[in-house]
Amino acid sequence: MFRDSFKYYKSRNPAPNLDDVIDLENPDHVKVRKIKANISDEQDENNFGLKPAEKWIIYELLDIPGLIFIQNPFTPNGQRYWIIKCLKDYSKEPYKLNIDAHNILANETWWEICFQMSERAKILLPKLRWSTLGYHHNWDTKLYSENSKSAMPMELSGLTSILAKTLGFSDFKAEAAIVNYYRMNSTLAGHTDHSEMNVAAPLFSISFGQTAIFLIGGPKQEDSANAIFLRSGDVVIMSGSSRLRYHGVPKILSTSRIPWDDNGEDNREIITYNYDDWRKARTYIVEARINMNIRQVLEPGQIVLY
Ligand SMILES: O=C(O)CCC(=O)C(=O)O
Repeated sequence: MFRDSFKYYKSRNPAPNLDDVIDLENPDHVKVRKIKANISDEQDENNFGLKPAEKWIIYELLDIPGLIFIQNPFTPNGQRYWIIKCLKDYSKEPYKLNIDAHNILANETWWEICFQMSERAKILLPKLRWSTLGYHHNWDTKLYSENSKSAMPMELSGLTSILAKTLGFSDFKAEAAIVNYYRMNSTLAGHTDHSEMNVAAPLFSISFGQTAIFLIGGPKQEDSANAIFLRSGDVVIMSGSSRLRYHGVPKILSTSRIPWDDNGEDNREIITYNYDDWRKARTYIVEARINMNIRQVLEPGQIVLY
């Protein structure tokens, strides 16, 4: 049962045995199908911090049809760029944040406050838990509305479009995203993502920072679940029949490998970021995880929600 596995991996005392967690860096004992990337010209124009698609390692898990995994397709600079985006740009208006409800931000942004040496910074920094972009997910009604939406950030739509096209989902449109911010003791309870009108479209989940144990069950709570390690840069796509499976994050683990610190020198790379921003963002990500979760909301050809 999903709930039992969640409790098992969440436990601190006793700590869980991780031998059964699927590690797609060593897929020898996992039933997988290797997927070949569809190479498109678009990637040459703007790579959004991605390595060339020829180098991506892509699997579908045969026991979870439709669940696709791309092993960190990002360059080290690409990881830095997206971590800064999530912390500096996606944590302020026009996006919605969980901390909006606390009324603690006056005319300042979370980023402006949190990377100074102050008592306020220490208190506020761990409070950011999510932001919503595009159509804002309403956590109470679980509905989207035309009255509650912002534009999707262009670069996030561009990144998702490349990922989608490379996997053959050429009609995918990024219309809503949730950025989840995890501290080392955070968890995300099991749930299904069914608020979108279009659940035939895949869902893209991109992780940075510390490693997650990602738990994925079946369509019902009673179904058994599999645990998978998600490391910095890994992308999971829930497509086909996996799109509506229960999933959650029972545990964040400290990682010994830090791909964002790898030597990022590549003269052909066009992605840029401010080094001072990275110095600040790095202090956050050494003890945190960020997940960008991108969805299509509307049916093909549908222009507005009704
Ligand atoms: O953090 C993750 O890997 C999963 C996030 C998720 O399930 C969600 O935002 O619905």
